[in-house]
Amino acid sequence: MRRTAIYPGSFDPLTYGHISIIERGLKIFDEVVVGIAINIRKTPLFSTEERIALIEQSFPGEDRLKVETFEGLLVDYASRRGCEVILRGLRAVSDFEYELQMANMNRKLNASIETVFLMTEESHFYVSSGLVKEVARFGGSVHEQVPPHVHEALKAKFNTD
Ligand code: COD
Repeated sequence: MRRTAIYPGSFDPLTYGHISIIERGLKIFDEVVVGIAINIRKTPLFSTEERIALIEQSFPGEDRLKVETFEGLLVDYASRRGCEVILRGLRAVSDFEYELQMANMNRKLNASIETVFLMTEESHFYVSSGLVKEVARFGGSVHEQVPPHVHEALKAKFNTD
C-alpha cells in the first residue's frame, strides 16, 4: 500500500529547514504532498503561485512530491487526498506547545490521521520563514537559510541587493 504524507504549512517562503523535512519525509513515505494552506490568519508575502513555484523549483524531477493548496480544515483535505499522515517539523521547545495542540485537535477531528514529527537538523534549528523575511527586508543576507532562487525572489520582493 502506498503511504502518502501531507506536509502542511505556509511556506512563505520555503527555507532549507522545510527542504530538509521534505527530503527526509521522502525517505520514509512513498509520496509527500506539500499542502499550502490558503486563507489562514497570516497575510503572506508571496502569492500562492509564487510559493508553489519556489517549492517546485527546489525539487526538479521529483515525481513523488506534489505541491498543492488547500482551504478549510487540514484533516478534511488530508482525508480527501488519501493521506494518513500529517508530517510536521520541530525546531525548539517553543514549537512544541503549538504543535501538540494542533496534533491533538487534528486527532479529535479525525482519529484515523496520525501526526508524525521530524526533529530539525542542527544546522536549521534557528531557521524560520518569519526571520528570513525580516532579515531580507532590511537587506541582510539569508543565503545560508534559503536556496539561491528563494534568495533572489526575496531580493526582488524587497528591492534590495
Ligand atoms: N526545521 C524544521 N522544521 C521546520 C523549520 C526548520 N528550520 N522551519 C519550519 N519548519 C516546520 C514547522 O515546524 C512546520 O511543521 C512546517 O515546517 C511548516 O511551517 P510553516 O511555518 O510554513 O507552517 P505553519 O505553522 O504556518 O502551518 C500551520 C497550518 C497551515 C498547518 C495550520 O494553520 C493549518 O492546519 N491550517 C488549516 C486549517 C486547520 O485545519 N486548522 C486547524 C488546525 S488544528
